[in-house]
Amino acid sequence: MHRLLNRHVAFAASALLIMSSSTDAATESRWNVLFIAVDDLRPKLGCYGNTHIHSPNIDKLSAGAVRFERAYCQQAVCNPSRTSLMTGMRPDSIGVTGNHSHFRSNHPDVVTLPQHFKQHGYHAAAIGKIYHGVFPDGASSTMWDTMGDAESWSVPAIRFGPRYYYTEEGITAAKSIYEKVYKPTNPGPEDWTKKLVFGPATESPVVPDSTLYDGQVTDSAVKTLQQLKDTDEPFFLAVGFIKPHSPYIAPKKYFDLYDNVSLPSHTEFPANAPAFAGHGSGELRRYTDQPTSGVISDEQQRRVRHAYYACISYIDAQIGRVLDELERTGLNNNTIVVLYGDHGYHLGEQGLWGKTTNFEPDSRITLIVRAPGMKAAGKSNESLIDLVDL
Ligand SMILES: [Ca+2]
Repeated sequence: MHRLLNRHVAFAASALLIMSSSTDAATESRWNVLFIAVDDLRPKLGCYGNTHIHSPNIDKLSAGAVRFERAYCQQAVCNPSRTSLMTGMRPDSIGVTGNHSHFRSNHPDVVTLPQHFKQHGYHAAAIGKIYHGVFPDGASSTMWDTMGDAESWSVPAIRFGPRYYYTEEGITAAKSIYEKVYKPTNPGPEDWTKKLVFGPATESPVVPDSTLYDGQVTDSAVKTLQQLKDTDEPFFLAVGFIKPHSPYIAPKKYFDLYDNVSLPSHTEFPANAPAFAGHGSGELRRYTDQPTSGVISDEQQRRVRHAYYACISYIDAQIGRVLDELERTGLNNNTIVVLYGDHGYHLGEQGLWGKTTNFEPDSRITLIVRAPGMKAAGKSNESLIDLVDL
């Protein structure tokens, strides 16, 4: 308890340091918030000391922000992590510990973070993945047509998708798996692109950035910032990217940034750890080009790691476009920027692929906060904090 208290005091002190940097209290109280969520982004970024990763835009943001070095999610799964952050309640308090339950089912009157801003005169809007796609009745949305919580936003949330594959090989595999597996068991849209179909784990199509989901999110965010620039109302704009979540798909030019991708140095599951602390890497094995059990070859492991890095660089470029627009419009002068990853990720360390464990690679997250004129700009913070502290 004492440690917890210290931790909250440490984070509050950091927050105060951020807030005390403004010279105009009246202006400060109406600062906008640009809230950027990145799905499954562990802190494998240049600014976190991973210099082999190409993340110039996030690195630039970090250089003018506070980078939290010991930030953790409450639970390393999308829905519990995001629900906990957005409601300010821990997973066991809000009753959401999996991807198929909605927080309004047990707590219909909880006030979410954007809802709080909305109730205080802010325009709250969302583009892309902010909540995990779950309907309040508990059904998971495979159509990605919901942001999961209408009460949070001033206007209907914008969400694209769910198409994944763009190369001839990827499309063929996705169509095939749709006909064989998805259609017989889960009749729905006749078009495979309208369902979440898991084909190959990686793909590097030669397409413009905006052909993919996250490029569409970026286009929409840029347009929205241009519109918000001319309004008097302060805003809370949430922008959510879905890469580097699997399948690891990014335009080929981002794959070309990497060569000779290495395997991790520790690939053995900890000798004395209980089996339930790990898993069978089912998240990776569900893809058609991966073995359903047994050894994943070094070549496949390198390819997946390579593709994860490519996805990071693709997202970095999208974040760069959004932040450039914030600067171009002058909104960066009165806008707080929060960038976070909903949880970490295993890329073969300890013999694990994917998320959900409580090991460091899954639980440690990316968290960067920038406020206009902050005195702590460019510093890192070693305080032990978690996402609920936001
Ligand atoms: Ca996630």
